Amino acid sequence: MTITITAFERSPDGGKGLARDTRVRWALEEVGQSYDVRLLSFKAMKEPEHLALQPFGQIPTYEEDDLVLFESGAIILHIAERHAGLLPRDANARARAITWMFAALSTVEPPIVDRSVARFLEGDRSWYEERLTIVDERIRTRLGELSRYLGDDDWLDGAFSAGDLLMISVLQRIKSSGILDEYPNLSAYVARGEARPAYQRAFADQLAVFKAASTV
Ligand SMILES: N[C@@H](CCC(=O)N[C@@H](CS)C(=O)NCC(=O)O)C(=O)O
Repeated sequence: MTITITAFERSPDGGKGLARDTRVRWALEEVGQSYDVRLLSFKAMKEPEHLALQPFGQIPTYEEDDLVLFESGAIILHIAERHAGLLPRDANARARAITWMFAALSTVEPPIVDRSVARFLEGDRSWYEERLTIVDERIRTRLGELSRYLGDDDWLDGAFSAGDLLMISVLQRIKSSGILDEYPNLSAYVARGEARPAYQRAFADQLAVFKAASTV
């Protein structure tokens, strides 16, 4: 089985590991699956060859023999279903872990992504500061709810799962705003995920790509 994923040739985050190939790398590292990476420029991402794999011209994609997937959540669910280590064996616990994958992507990630969009695309508008305040309140509502749920637990539902992998990947995107620091148990949760050897390898690999691009 040969697995190839796509990633930015030069990630706009400067190698902080926030591009969504990192979460796929992390999942593959957790299950001990080797993979190749095809690097793409922004231009190549919008060309027919890549659009045939990813209709929205984005990364990451995942190719495994003749299977092609896109959407980081779907890719990680596929990896977790085919390899041990990211989903519990018990059917109900497995369903709950998948629920957390959806919660990360459809309940927690949207306001966090909205903040990045506001900063990058609307930062010069007269109403930007007002909009940012509203977006930040929506983020705080979600983080407050998540923080109360997590409490003093290490992971969202028993052992570490793909639900934690996605939730931590989503929360990482808000670290630089300082908002995450308002929720010490969530900061510790993210740090716990980042301390996992599989995450460390995934992070180092994506950083190596960014450094190589920067020396050209
Ligand atoms: N929902 C998609 C989002 C993919 C996405 O937004 N990818 C970003 C990089 S992290 C991208 O390719 N951005 C460039 C673009 O949208 O043109 C997923 O989870 O895979």
